[in-house]
Amino acid sequence: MDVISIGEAMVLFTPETSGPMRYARDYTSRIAGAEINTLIGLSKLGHQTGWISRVGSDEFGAMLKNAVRGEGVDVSEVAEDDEAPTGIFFKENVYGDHVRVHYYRKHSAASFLNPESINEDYLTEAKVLYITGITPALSDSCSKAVFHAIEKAKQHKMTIVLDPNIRYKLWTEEKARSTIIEIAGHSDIVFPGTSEGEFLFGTSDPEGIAEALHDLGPDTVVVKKGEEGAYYSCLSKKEQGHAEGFRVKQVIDPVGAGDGFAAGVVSGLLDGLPLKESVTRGCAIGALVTMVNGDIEGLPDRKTLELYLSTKSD
Ligand code: CKP
Ligand code: MG
Repeated sequence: MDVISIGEAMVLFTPETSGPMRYARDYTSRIAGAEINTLIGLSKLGHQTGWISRVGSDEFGAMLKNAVRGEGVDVSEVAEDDEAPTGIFFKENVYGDHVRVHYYRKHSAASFLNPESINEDYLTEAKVLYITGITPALSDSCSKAVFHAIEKAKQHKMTIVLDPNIRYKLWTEEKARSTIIEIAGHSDIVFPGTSEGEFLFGTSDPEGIAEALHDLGPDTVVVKKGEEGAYYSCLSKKEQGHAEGFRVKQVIDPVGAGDGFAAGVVSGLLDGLPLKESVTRGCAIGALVTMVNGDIEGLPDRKTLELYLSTKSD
């Protein structure tokens, strides 16, 4: 296994019409969830990935497991819960590309993940543990599961990668800040956005954010600047710089871009590419994801990625 992640996937409903959802009548259903988005992105590029989770033993749980398995991610460590249901959420396209997300995930099956959900042998055979700030926000037991996995990953010298993915709807600002900072302190690589840097450290300056994170421990920090690209900094390799972003003519759906970005950077590093090239791969995948409706549908396979990188146009 190359990469393992722990987190909740949900069935995503998107109205067929834009505008307030009170007027929506028809919806399309898809699958989503930050951790599976990244795992699927990696899997499409040929990396071996595994997902640790819980779904309800209901139709939506079956849909998620089938779909994630179908994308090549191992689901053997996804438990089924006879009582709690699979979480769902809605993406409301209020106007233009302004999207609002509505969760129906409280007390979902995944929110009952706990340290016992982590099969240590399964986890520690992988090279990378990929964590986002969403899982610890779901419940106390989810937070404990994340810290337990981190402890085991460290014992086995796995690389720990964190995308803060701060979701203000899921926890208080204080809890979010202290928990993300604690996880960052255990991580090797962190992918904050500039607004997450502002929230965590009071600065949106990419170099300032990277410095604040390096002080906590991580050797590599990549600060996402949306369409403008990303700033990267690796202490041990003494590499710092800026990777150009990709201009997208029309953003169809911005949600999931960060997860695609993470898949690209991690994929590049697994392939042994220099950090700058890995970050460029991340930027390319982030851009590709925004051009397609849905979180996972725009994630490219190798051929599509190479084609996009070679033409650098949309
Ligand atoms: O930061 P991103 O837009 O890349 O993340 C999107 C995902 O897991 C989306 O799939 C949604 O379900 C979530 O983040 C979430 O829980 O907010
Ligand atoms: Mg994100």
